[in-house]
Amino acid sequence: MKITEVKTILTSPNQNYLFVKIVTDSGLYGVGDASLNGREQTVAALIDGYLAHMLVGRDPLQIEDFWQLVYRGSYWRGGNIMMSALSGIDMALWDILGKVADKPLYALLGGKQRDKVLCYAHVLGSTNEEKIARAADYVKERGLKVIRLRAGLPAAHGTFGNQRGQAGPKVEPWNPEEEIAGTIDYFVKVRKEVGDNVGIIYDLHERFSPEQAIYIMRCLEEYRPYFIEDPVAPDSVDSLRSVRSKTAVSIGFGELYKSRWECLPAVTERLADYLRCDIIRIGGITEARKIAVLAETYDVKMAWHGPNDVSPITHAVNWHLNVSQYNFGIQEDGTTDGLIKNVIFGGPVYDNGYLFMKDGPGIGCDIDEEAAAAYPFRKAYIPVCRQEDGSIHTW
Ligand code: GCO
Ligand code: MG
Repeated sequence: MKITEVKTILTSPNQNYLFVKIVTDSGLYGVGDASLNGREQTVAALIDGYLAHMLVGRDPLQIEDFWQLVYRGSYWRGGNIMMSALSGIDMALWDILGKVADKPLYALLGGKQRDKVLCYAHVLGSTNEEKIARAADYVKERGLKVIRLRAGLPAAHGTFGNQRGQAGPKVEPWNPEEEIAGTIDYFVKVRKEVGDNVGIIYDLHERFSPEQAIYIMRCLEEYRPYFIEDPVAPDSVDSLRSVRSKTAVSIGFGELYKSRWECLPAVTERLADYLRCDIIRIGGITEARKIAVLAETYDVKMAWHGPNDVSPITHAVNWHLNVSQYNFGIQEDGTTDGLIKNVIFGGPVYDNGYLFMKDGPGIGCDIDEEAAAAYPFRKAYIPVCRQEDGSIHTW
């Protein structure tokens, strides 16, 4: 079997996505998700101008070899653009393998160890007050066992504030010092609303300094967060070490990691309880298998990143990993009922706190290319945060 064509599909139903479709001379094809919020066209250019040429004529089942060829063979390894491109391609190749074997992806990964996947959903609303008021009903109506809150940025709306058709990134004010008290208060109020039996994940989204994060986390210890997500940015491992050594709450970390090697300190020093890598950033399924095994070795659980800015294809891959890997922790359920459902078919379905998926070959998703073309790409930017003195702060 040989690859005959590699297509990139940029589309913008409810937001921008980049898909990869790899076609073979057998008639079988595979689909993957290479979406990188705010950088989709650059990833597409790398695939179209470079990686597609390396794929055409190859055996699609030589998946590991292609991964190594791109990662190590190209000398200029890694980075968000390269890894997103490689991940989308890697998913499409595994999808082809599943179709050849006529088995779902989880079967290729060793088979199911669980039938359903515990997940958490974001409490939505335009203000914290609104979210506090509806948290309990939201949990009850949906049967959620775990919810997720995010600290700060009251001005953010839409897809994490990401608006299409703007000339440049929107600037949002963020003054961490002023937000500490409100950040603690928000969590405490939601805890009181939902009671003690609902897990609450709190995404600090790297919005505070290490010492501010430590203070917030210590104040929240008695309110039992399920885990605190991204208390600090990944750039300095020492910051994470410092937070870990001075706090007693569980930590979820890793959505910005771009390789297995970046994960090492968090795993081998157990600086995090939940490793939250994004399969589109760390190299797709081929790499996700290795990362999960590494984490299993150190008793670290997986909580794959699953925001709503990745497509149902990625949510489906997360699901296959979750049912087949031993050290499953929990899954972020950012699946959306938005217009993306007109473009991508298949993917996990939510029911009463868990995600389920129908059996089918490969990843179990397909693309309607005509529908995708009906939603043309529109440039969008992740907003930037500026502090009162005008300086940039991590968004
Ligand atoms: C999460 C993430 C997202 C990111 C988004 C950026 O935990 O779901 O923090 O909310 O902000 O993926 O594009
Ligand atoms: Mg996050």
